[in-house]
Amino acid sequence: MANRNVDKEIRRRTIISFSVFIIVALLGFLGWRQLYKGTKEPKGTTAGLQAPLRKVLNANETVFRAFSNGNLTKTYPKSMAAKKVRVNGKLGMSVNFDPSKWKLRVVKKPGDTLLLTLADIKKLPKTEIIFDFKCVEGWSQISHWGGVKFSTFMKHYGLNAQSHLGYVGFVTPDKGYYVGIDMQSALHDQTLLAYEMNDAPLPDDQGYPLRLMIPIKYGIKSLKRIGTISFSDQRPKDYWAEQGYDYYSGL
Ligand SMILES: Nc1nc2c(c(=O)[nH]1)N[C@H]1C(S)=C(S)[C@@H](COP(=O)(O)O)O[C@H]1N2
Ligand SMILES: [Mo]
Repeated sequence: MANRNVDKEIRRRTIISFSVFIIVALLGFLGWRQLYKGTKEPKGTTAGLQAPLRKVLNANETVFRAFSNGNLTKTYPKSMAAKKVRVNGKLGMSVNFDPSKWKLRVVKKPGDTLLLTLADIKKLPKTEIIFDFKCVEGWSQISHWGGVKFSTFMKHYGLNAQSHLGYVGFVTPDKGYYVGIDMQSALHDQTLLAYEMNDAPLPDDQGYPLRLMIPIKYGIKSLKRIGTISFSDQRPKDYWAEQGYDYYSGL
């Protein structure tokens, strides 16, 4: 009698376990199929990810934005800044570049472009920052930069209408490297158009005459040697996003 009950109980549990196994396997299969039949996003400003995966990245972006909004990157005393600053990435830094002919092109809208010299930019109030510059490749270095806050630059040149657009695009003079920055991050208090490193003009391979320095994002976004700045409501072309890296690349 007792044995019979035990047998019954074992059978009951076996059926439950097996049913649970089948249901879990089925859900797994359906999820997998959903993922792969999901339409791929178009190539270009994105990485051709499966739509559900892109949704995850976009959700991450929303969370990061919520936390990074107004948050300041940690800064360090000048004594901690590296004297020998690492050089990483030479895309868009062609050797035949002539700095004496350089002017910053600011495309307010198609057909309406400002041309600025380095002297024009140096007239604006200077801000310095010493922070831990982080590359996605896994290294970081405390470094010291000087320049004008991007937000100050926008105000000074009457780019108020542009600041209501969603994105800023930065491109090197030879168009070999390009990044897109969401406007909120571009206007962040620590985002600089930098023309100095360690109290001296930027070295050539560090982006002379002018580079972006955006401490709230990975190094890939801090474009060296800015040629053109433009504004858009669409995500501007971004070199590493095209290779599959996260467009936002926030820290
Ligand atoms: N024009 C240009 N800017 C660039 C890059 C590049 O290849 N070309 N590389 C980026 C990357 S990946 C990093 S980590 C930083 C490195 O800046 P540094 O050379 O001053 O250390 O520059 C960024 N800006
Ligand atoms: Mo990097």
